[in-house]
Amino acid sequence: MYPRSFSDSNGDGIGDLPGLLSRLDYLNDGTDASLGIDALWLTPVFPSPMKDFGYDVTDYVDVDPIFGSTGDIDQLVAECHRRGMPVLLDWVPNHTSDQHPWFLESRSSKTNPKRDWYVWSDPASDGSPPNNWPGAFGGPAWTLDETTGQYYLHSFLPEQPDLNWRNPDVVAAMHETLRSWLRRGVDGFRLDAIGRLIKHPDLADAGLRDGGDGEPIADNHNNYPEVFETLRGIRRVFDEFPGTVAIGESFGTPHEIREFYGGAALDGLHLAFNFGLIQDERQRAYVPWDAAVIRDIVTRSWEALPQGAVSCWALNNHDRGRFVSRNDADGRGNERARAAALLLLGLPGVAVLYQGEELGMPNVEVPAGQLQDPARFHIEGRDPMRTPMQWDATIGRGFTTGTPWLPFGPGEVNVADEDEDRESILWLYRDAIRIRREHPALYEGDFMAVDGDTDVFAFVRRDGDEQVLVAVNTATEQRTLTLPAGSWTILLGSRSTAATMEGAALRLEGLGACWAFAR
Ligand code: TEU
Ligand code: CA
Repeated sequence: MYPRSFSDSNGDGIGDLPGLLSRLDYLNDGTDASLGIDALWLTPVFPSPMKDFGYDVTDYVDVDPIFGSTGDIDQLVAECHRRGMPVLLDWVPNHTSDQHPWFLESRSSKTNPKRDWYVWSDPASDGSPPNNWPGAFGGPAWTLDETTGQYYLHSFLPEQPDLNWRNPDVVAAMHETLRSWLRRGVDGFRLDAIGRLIKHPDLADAGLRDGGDGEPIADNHNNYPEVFETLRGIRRVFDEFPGTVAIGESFGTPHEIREFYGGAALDGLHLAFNFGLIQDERQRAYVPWDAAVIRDIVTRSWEALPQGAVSCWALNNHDRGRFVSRNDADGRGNERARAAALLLLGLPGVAVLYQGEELGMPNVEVPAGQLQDPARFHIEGRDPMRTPMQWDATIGRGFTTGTPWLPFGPGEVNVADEDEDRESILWLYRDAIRIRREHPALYEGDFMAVDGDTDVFAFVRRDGDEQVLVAVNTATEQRTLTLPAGSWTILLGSRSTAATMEGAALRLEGLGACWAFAR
């Protein structure tokens, strides 16, 4: 959830914690008429100058007044626990805000005790940055600090200086920020940009793309091998609080994702995001809705996953173009989104939804004068995927009584209207989440790919004598799949007409998907 865009309680146009508290029934009220989600992850709500909308933190153990107070977090945790939902906050360990007291001290002089809490380096002999590392948001990853004549490293914006995780004092101070919330009853954290904590010890130049002629590779200091030791240290903090969970925002190859879990020992993070259904391993291009591509990603990821680890899939988040719009070149993005819901919730492991995904929300074109995301100067701006939730079709969309911080999307995509329509994608998500919970095969069963037509990605989930088949046709025309042995019945289709049984065959309409059951 992106709290800034979920629900605004006080009319300032910005979502907040009291707003969220008033909407918990939508997420899970214990009946089949709510989404029935299992756990809640909130992007950062800590005090911040909001240069990167909360990913630039000035105090890790407080709440920004724009969102509410620590008391609101306590209340949220209590209310969510009453509903059986753990609450995860978002920890930003790679960098602080440049306004964080630690950085203000660090930059004040070369001899300040906190100097080494950040990554400082002398200029190259010609005065240019110490190496060729580019920032993830473009421009060099280094900014010269006039006062002391050295450069500081920032993987993201210049207002987000990187902490030096090779300094034990930083490690101790950051671990303590986790304990502070875990002690308070928070159930876990999503760990931001977690593969970046440890940099190359010599700050060596990054390799160049395209065999040496292209741009420096932006993720040169991503997943540096020593970082996985640092993650083990973080895991030990969570181990002090049994039942809590750490989910890494992890980028990389299936093998690197394996390392985030700690490899075979499973002594790293409990969960590591797999963004393979969103973008390629190096985050350069969106993944097409193509069965052969998806089959390859899912099976390679499954094979690389350590024994006993649980995978963690997502189709959307607050950083990436929304699924519907990514797959809408022929105007059929909505049909693909419905099929994708059955894929996501049919895959083994944790499925993470991003608010609005369950409504089939598209990207919203934001007029130039209203753009907010500072990263937009260098990467695909993230405003179009961060526009507010649409609760109804009224002028304030039920989100605010004031002026929303970003404009709204198409009026017809809203909770109230979709709630009225039993065929809506919202109801598809509700049904799928309910059915997934009713079937251990889906919830925690084994995974076996099923061979068939190249345009159909199919697999069986099995638990004991119960089997669920997940089948997704990414072709725009009808396809047929020969069913594995068993007596199958259709559990759920991406549309009521998406799938039909014909003896030992399953017929899927163009862009259709289904779940089928056999014992
Ligand atoms: O995002 C990190 C991230 O996604 C990077 O991979 C980055 O987007 C990419 O390199 C750009 O091409 C996390 C948060 O989710 C994001 O909102 C923050 O802005 C970022 O970290 C910095 O904290
Ligand atoms: Ca507000």
